[in-house]
Amino acid sequence: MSRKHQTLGEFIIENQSSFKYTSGELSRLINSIRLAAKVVNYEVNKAGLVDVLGAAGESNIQGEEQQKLDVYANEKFIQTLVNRNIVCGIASEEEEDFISINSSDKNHQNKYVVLIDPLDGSSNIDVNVSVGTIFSIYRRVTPLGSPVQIEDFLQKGIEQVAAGYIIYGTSTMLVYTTGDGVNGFTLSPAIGTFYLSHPQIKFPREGIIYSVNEGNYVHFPQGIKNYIKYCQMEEGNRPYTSRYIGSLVSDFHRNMIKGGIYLYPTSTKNPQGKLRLLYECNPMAFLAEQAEGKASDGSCRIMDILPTQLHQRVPFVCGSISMVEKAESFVRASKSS
Ligand code: P6P
Repeated sequence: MSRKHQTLGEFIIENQSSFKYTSGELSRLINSIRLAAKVVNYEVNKAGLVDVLGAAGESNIQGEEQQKLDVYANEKFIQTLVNRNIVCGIASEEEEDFISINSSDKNHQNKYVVLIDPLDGSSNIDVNVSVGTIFSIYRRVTPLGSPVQIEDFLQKGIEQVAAGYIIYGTSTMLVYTTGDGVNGFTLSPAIGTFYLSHPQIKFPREGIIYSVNEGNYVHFPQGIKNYIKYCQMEEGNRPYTSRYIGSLVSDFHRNMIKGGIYLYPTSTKNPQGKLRLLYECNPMAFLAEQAEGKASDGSCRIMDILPTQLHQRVPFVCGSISMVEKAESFVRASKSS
């Protein structure tokens, strides 16, 4: 049973036995993410004070200009996971290929792989808007004792054993699931401890917030256009309120607490969508479903999609279940007309 103001460390220990693969390794893995989160949080919070802003001058696998904090966050999460020697592999938005991890004494015996978006929404960093880290954890599927393979990362979202995010906002929170609901922990900056502040978060079944970049409206598929027009119609509790921060973790977090829907559809500019399946959509979909919400590509359940590439993109519709189902009905109707 979760108690308010319990620390994250106490929560992990108290709930370890409920995790079906309990061996303590996942607990140590979550703890290492907690440590990296504190280190990155410190740097994000002082970004405006030192010359950490501005592009690092390189571009990442996505061809996007890397902010220095992107590079820093990526290095810190990888370094922490490697030092703790808990995982056998890491994939990151900032790394072209996955990283195989093994220390001489372990001989590839670690069984978890982690996929991360180390600093999502980084274009918001230099305008002081919330950003976040997203993580997804799987058990490897290739034999222990051998180097990790791409198959260990290209698993359906339904195979995730844990997923979560850190939101570096007005307060810093770590929100995660191991398949037994979604719990949120808020960092006390004074003592550097995460406290259980949002036990068993649930998406309201209905909401009045829709989150989409309406600047892309003319490029959207007709079904999505029809849904957006539906959101803007005067009827019942509509028109809805449009809220779009341009930071997935922030839009998702607000919608999960207040009720709402987030959409990043395909468009003529992004024919596959923009968000990455493995380290953005799958972890957020796991959280959404664990919080009694829903996540699809507009038609199919996100967590049923079989990945084919490490950085593949998919359309993403996620949030309050009745809002997602309404959007899906507009997509279906448009396809059948
Ligand atoms: P756009 C940030 O780059 C991100 O991946 C998500 O965090 C965010 O929701 C989306 O892209 C914003 O994209 O095209 O609307 O600026």
